Amino acid sequence: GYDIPYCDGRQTIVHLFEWKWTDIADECERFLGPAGFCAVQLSPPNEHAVIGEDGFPWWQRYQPVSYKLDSRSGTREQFIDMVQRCNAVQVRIIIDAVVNHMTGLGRSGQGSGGSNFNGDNLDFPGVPFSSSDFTPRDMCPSENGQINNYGNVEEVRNCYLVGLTDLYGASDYVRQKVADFFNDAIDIGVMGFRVDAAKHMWPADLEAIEGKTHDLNTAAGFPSGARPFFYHEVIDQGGEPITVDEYFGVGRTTEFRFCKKIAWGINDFGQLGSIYDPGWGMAPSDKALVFVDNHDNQRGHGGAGDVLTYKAGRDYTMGVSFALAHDYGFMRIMSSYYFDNTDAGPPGSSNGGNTDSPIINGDGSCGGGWVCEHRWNAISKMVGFRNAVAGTNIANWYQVGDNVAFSRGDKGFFAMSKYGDFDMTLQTGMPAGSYCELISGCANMVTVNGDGTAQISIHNYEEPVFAICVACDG
Ligand code: LM2
Ligand code: CA
Repeated sequence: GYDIPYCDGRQTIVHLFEWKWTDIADECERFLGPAGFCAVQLSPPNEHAVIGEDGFPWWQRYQPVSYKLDSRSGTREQFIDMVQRCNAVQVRIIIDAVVNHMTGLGRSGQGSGGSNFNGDNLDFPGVPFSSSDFTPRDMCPSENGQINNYGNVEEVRNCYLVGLTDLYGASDYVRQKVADFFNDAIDIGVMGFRVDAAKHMWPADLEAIEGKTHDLNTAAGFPSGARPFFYHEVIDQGGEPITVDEYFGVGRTTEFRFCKKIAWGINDFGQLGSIYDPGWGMAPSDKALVFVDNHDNQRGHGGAGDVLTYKAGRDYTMGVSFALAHDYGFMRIMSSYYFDNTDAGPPGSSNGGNTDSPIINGDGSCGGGWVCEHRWNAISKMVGFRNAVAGTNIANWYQVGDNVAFSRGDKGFFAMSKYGDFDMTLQTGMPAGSYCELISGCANMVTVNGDGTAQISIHNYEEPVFAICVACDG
């Protein structure tokens, strides 16, 4: 099905937001492969509008001009090289696919790949798309042609999202052009797609497009007959007619309620026990793509809401560590650049639109304006934990006040203490033995007794997290 990532058991995607392809290739080889990441989610790789009058914002990448693989992140040649180098170290590539719409009305000129376009005339010769490829005006029930009322399904899917020219997904020509774009990427060796604005697309149109896609490329190391991995961006916080379950037939869905649940749970550990709440209509584990924050809600876009971001420091470390320890959903980690202005593009880009490479410091952290949450000590270690306990469920749950702990079957044990001050003997569910505590890099050793109990200690304010596991001992 479309909901299976082919990652040899690796369990975590990292979104390297606005990174360049050359830098991603390097990061696969020097960090992501060794750390056990499943895949990188890219920023949209296709040609997009270049919006200098707004300072070359990050969101220019969400205004497609054509499906040429030529973007702020790099050229087609650089894209191919990245896919091959990442695949070679078992790190797969996932595209952010913007196929609900093209550029906004009022935008025209030349895209990042040199194609001309005119949004007002619905003219995108780089594909080519022309006016008959956009949703007919009489299919949109709103007065001004825009999406205003999220209670009206026709309006959400047939009208213009923030002024973005809406593609007519019922057209076989449009479906084929999108499938051609996907197949180009699949043949290069890509594993999957995050479908942007999927809530604004009809599930039947997605089904038709996905039905036209090739199997994954066996020369890139995928099993024969493997279907591409799809997750759909459906912002369902409850209270609207469009719900995530409409999309379960075409892959996974982004579970935005998880962001809110994690933020609330880190604030009040008493709420950590109900992170996955089916009563809220949250997607079941095998359909959910989960994350603590994404590129939109970390900066107040895309519905936003209560979320933890890198700006929350140790609270963020706790939120992501807990999410990685948990058994719910397939996990994506956000990797950001520092920002104050919510429109600002990546480091370097305000000056001419091009992106600076990250600097890798001697201690493994990033510089040059990049946050690199995926390299934070506890977060990167917990990526290894999640791989080691894959396939097990939560057991031996303990939560009292500001402390929480649980096992993953008999394969691992996780604990977190809000103020970094915890000493207690707990049942770990694990086989007797001496284990290396992961977050400390084995500076602390832990003895599990014959009855499964162990003395669990956390004395670290900045990283108040503890993890041991059978298969990650080292
Ligand atoms: C998404 N999910 O459904 C993306 O995750 C989100 O980042 C995208 O919006 C959105 N859908 C469309 O792909 C971003 C950003 C918007 C921005 C659009 C298009 O959040 O603010 O809109 O990309 O670049 C911008 C202007 C907006 C203007 C629009 C059209 O901010 O004021 O609307 O362009 O010109 C008149
Ligand atoms: Ca639409």
